[in-house]
Amino acid sequence: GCGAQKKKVSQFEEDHGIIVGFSQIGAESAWRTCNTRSVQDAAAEKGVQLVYANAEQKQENQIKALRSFIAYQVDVIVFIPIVTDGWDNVLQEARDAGIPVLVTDRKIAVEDQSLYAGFIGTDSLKEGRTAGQFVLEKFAAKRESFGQTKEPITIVELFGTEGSSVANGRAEGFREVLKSYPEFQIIYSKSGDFLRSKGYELAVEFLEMYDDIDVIFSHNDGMTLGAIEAMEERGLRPGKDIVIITIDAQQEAIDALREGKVNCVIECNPKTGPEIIKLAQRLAAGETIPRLQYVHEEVFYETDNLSLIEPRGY
Ligand code: GZL
Ligand code: ZN
Repeated sequence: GCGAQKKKVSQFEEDHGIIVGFSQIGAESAWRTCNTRSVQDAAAEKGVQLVYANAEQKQENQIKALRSFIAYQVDVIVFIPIVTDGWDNVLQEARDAGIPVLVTDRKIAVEDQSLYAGFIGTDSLKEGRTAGQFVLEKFAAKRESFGQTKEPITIVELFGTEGSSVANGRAEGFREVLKSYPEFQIIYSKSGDFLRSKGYELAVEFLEMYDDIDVIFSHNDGMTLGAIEAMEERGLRPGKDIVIITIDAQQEAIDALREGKVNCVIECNPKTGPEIIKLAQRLAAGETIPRLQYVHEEVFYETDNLSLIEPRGY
């Protein structure tokens, strides 16, 4: 055959560009708001009409948004599933309506892979592994003496949104690296829902509970910044009294790295707008797209030449 038939693009689309329904989780972090801006700017740049829906952290709002996109007969749906489960029915409705779906940022767990056209986002498992690797190296000396001292390296985890693929991936990757080293012990792990305010609250709690924490592994900078506030209120020196690894790489985290308040910042790239819009345009033209695409990400270590880091823009 001669490859995928180009879908007849209507005259309206010819003149006005395609219409994309964009279901965003909310505005829980600097990362999220940057991601939203990136998609909105890319759509404007390409003359794509974006119907934007902010779910304010609620899955039921996302499902309502997807249903309204179907009723509105958008050309493509782009959505960021706040959690992995619970999407089968609404995605079947989209498929029945002939509307292709691009999943981005967070992954969904569905039996029937035909329920969405493809995924583009960040590799949470790799982010977790990178965090584990850093801890392994940072505590080499203490690991050496573990035989004699039997002194474990105690870890606190600030978990992201329960049930989200990114929190699960980060946690899994982190544990995978450390599982064969009994000297590392995760003594506390609770969800701060990627929120700075909850990161603060959890830190107040775990600093009350434990007086010998070696490491905080935080699933995002927002929660980290909240925890740093709680530590400093108690006269603790973040990055010195407690080693901190954090994910996203928003500007405030890079500033903290420069101040020695965190020790490793793992980038999770929010600027996926251009790629997303390009994929949406391909889907609208009836093309197939890659099932799985990861975007480029950096890691920033305390030992790097930190003056070389470009302004983050979020
Ligand atoms: C990660 C993204 C996460 C960020 C948080 O890809 O889903 O959600 O790490 C954001 O800052 O709230
Ligand atoms: Zn690079």
